[in-house]
Amino acid sequence: MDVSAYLETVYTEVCRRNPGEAEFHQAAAEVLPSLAPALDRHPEYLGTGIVERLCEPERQLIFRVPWLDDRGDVQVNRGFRVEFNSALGPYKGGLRFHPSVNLGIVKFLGFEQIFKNALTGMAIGGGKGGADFEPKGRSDAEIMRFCQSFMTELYRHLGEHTDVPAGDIGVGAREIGYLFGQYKRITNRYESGVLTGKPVAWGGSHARTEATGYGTVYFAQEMLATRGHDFGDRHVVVSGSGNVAVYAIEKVHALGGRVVACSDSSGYLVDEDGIDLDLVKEIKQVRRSRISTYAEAKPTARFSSRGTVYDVPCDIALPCATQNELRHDDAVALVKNGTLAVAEGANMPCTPEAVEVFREAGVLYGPGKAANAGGVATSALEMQQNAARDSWTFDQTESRLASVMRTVHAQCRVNAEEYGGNPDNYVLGANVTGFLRVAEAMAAQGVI
Ligand code: NDP
Ligand code: 2IT
Repeated sequence: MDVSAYLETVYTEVCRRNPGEAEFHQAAAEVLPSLAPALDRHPEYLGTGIVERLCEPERQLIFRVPWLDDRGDVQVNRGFRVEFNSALGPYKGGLRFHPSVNLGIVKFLGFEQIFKNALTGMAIGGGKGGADFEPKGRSDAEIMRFCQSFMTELYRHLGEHTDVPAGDIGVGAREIGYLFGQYKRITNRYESGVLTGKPVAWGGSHARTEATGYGTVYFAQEMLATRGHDFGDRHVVVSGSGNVAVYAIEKVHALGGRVVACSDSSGYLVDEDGIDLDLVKEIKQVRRSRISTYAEAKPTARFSSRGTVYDVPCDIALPCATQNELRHDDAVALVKNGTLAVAEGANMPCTPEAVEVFREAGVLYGPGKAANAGGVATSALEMQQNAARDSWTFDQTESRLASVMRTVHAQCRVNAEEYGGNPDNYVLGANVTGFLRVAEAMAAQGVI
């Protein structure tokens, strides 16, 4: 059988039965061709529809989320949870609250999550959810009522052994608190392990807040080390200024690098002295304001709403905002400025055209499902602590995170070399490693 032609027909079928879901098609187009060398070595996975089943979620939930705003008006949003694959463990993946959320975006994120979670080596399946809700400008009381309404429908599908959501864009500790409270109230169970990303004071894990950003920097550090480089005195550009971006910046600074630019959805900020992270945290986490206000507080910094953060010269770029934010022209600008490495803190931030530019130029490129796996890995550590009714120290948890990232990186390289001959092909390495783990479990569990 011509495996590449077979994978092409699976991709065509994914596009046909999920019309208009551009991001899901894009994620499938990235993964499917890279499975060819794995299937060549494992023809036993061809006859059992493993690849077809991997592309079809086990369950897709879409529900109405009605809530009352502060003026007493009824607002109606749409909630989603795509329970994609449970071969390796309960569905696991974040919830995103952003006006752009639709079924195709949740599906792309859930599909990526299957491979990412498998890569961590932990017992977690893949899922993702969210709502087309805009949290910006909403009061705490409105956020609470929205979260309560969202959970009033979703709770029946969750459970520590069934489906375990966490945060993503627009969902942090505040939202997890309101969601957990409503789950507890409806079920009358203090089921700590049903959500991760909880505050440390009541069942959360140390280092979970920091984990995605820190993990992305650890992954980049490993990539750089393969060429004899490190973060010392390097100029770094980070997109976004949310959870992942903030802790990526913190770890780069701890390793001696200098983050000279970051951004939010309204533009980007350049501070050649190095981004003042306390100020960013105050603006984004406490005031929930715009990154542009940084330049008002610190006149040596410059804010721009034209161009992109990738126009700023850097040695290392860490896209940590959202999908398809780093495009062909951004990649060309990075290459022109001599960028050595790009590690994705966000999910699918680089377009396929941008990735191709990096590949041709020999820029080290760490795809999100490997580079940002530290977040969900630490969620799995949180589940482990909850199950044992235990709580580890920050250092203990962070060293587990660091070790997971080293292992993920090493496995990507080993399989990239083994299945494609080039250890720098992290895309191939990540997809093949994740696939082989899930496929083995799916094959053993029968056609379900
Ligand atoms: P946050 O909501 O904390 O921050 C998101 C940041 O990205 C904000 O600065 C936001 O700007 C910016 N942003 C969002 N959408 C856009 C857009 N359309 N254009 C430009 N900027 C945008 O989310 P997280 O930091 O948690 O998530 C960031 C990325 O990391 C996402 O891709 C997510 O899927 C991924 N990720 C998150 C993990 C986690 O543990 N939280 C784990 C693994 C991956 P503004 O403030 O203006 O909205
Ligand atoms: O994309 C991701 O990996 C996340 N948003 C984190 C998922 C999780 O369950 O911690």
